[in-house]
Amino acid sequence: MNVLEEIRDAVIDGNAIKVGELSQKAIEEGCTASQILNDGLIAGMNVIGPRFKNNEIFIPEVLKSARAMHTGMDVIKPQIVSSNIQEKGIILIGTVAGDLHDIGKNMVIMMLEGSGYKVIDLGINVATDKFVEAIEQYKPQIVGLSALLTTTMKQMKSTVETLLTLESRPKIIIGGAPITQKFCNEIGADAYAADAASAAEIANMLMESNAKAAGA
Ligand code: B12
Repeated sequence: MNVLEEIRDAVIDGNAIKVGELSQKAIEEGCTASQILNDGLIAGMNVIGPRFKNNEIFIPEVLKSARAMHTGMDVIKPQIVSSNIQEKGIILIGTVAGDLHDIGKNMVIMMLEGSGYKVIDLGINVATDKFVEAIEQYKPQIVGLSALLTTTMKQMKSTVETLLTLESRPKIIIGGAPITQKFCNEIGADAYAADAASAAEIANMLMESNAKAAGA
């Protein structure tokens, strides 16, 4: 078993100490941060998801795995961030009101920071008003909204509707397991990304279109 598979298994076991140690070992062995993220940490959570869904494990186990995953993320974060020093722009991100899921959002943040953005994290259960206030305060070029529940997709729609009315509004990117490109089109958000890596790519595209619009 290679070190990435060991990380995956330690995430599944919810062993935070082991995940931290193995992530460090993987770096020393020359693995890239994105290999550790995708083939170790995310691979572990990808096993946990279906097990939770099938009632094979319950919330405490899921939380243990999530905590283990965060430990690994903390170890690789400096690597990701140091690879891109120049700040490209400001992105505000939060999980919409009523929704407490943040593992995926935090991974998106890591990838965005790794791509050179300054990210302001508003956390979980973020009401529309809080997004609006933070947009006024930080003047981000992009706002990211996360939702993991079908029930909070409605909240996402309502938050997007409000943000679309703002005078000089940032571009809006949305994501989360139940979110699709079709839903994105329906609610009028600017972009959808299925995972953390494509979120960073799409943020770059949104920044380019901002720059073109400013130059036009
Ligand atoms: C972990 C988890 C929890 C943890 C959350 C811990 C935490 N700190 O986040 C806890 C135990 C608290 C929890 C609670 C609940 N959960 Co829950 N949970 C999960 C689980 C197992 C994994 C989610 C996860 O972290 N996935 C891993 C990450 C990496 O994936 P991701 O979130 O999809 O993120 C990726 C992309 O979606 C995208 N992305 C995410 N956000 C964003 C944002 C932007 C801007 C962009 C561009 C991209 C993007 O990029 C990410 C990285 O690649 C899922 C099952 C599953 N398979 O998804 C259920 C799941 C989401 N939960 C579910 C439910 C029902 C609940 C509860 C209602 C359970 C209950 N009865 O109490 C509560 C709700 C609490 C609330 N109000 O939010 C259901 C939702 C069903 C539905 N269709 O609505 C799921 C699908 C499980 C199931 N099948 O039943 N949950």
